[in-house]
Amino acid sequence: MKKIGITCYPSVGGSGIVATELGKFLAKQGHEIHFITSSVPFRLNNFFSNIYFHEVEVNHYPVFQYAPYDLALANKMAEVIDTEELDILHVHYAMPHAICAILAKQMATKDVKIVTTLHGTDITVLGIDKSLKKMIKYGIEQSDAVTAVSNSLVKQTKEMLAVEKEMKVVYNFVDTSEYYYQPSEALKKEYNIQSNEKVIVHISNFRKVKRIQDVIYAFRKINEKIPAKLLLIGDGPEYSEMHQLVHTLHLEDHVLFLGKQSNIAALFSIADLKLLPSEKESFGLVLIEAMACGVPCIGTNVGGIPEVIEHNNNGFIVELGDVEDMAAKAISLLGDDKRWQAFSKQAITHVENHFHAEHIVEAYQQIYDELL
Ligand code: GMT
Repeated sequence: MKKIGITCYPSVGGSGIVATELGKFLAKQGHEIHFITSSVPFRLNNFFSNIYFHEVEVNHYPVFQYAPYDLALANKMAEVIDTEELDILHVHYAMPHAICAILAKQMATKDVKIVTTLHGTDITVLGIDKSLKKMIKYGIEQSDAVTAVSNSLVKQTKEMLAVEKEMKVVYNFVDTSEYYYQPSEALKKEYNIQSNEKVIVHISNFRKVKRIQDVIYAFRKINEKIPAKLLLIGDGPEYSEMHQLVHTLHLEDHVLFLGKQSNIAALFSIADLKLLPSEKESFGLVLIEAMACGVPCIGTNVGGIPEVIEHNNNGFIVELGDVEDMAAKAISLLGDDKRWQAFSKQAITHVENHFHAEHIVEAYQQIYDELL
């Protein structure tokens, strides 16, 4: 049994989901888990007697122009390392978590090993920012072990930050006891989806990099050939602009904005196709969540997406911005039931073989063992 601290962004987001699910799986295997975060991670919904939550409290003293969250986090990490005698502190997202962890290690009395997992935007977006670049590189190089969620992210990190440190690829995972095909005609009825209609789905945090306009334009073309509904799930900065686009294209009767939803597996189970036309995506956790529920996916030839979707086997890879191709591939798959069934089955098998929670959690445990 090990004592493992985990820090992540606790609100909705792939990195927070992966970190929380990892903590839950490690706890099930008997490890003692200490989440050190600004609030309770949103996926930490069940009770576990061996999972503890340590809240980072920030001092809002009026002299501080900016409340020093990062320093408060480092201080809390050091406190927890010593009082709980942590063996490992596993931080998800380099900025600022890796840097805080290194500072905490220096402050603490108990020796602890720092594992940093890179999730994507910490490198592909923040790594470009001159005001943070040196610090991100430092955080990576000073960690005892570094993992990244795709080969593409390792390559990008090396290129952008000139990092020499070994970075192991540990893919993201999905809990297949939660994400599996669970059909519901009642749910289709609730959304007024007719029996002849196909269901296309997109889930994201509605940021510009997700290119939701490509989903909508592709959907318009699909809907011209095949009766369909588009479920747009999530919320974020692009929400109202996308609403406006749907209105301008007169697609209101076909596009449903569902906002943030918790029962994603049930929604995937009524879907026939998932679209992810992102311009940046280190992995695309939603892809494996969809595939686990038997939903074929179409994604762009960007970042880690081609490591997740097997072109022509459980989905398709298209070039960034090629809405025509995305729509054509969707129409051909949705119009060929036999091929769709094969893709759907292959999607489930692909997840079982490559992104199964048990195997990935085991890979992280091996990294911890090597360090101790
Ligand atoms: O996609 C986002 O904008 C959220 C971001 C995050 O920090 O949670 O997701 C990143 O990490 C996920 C978990 O590893 C990956 O599945 C996403 O691909 C990655 N997002 C990007 O690279 C844009």
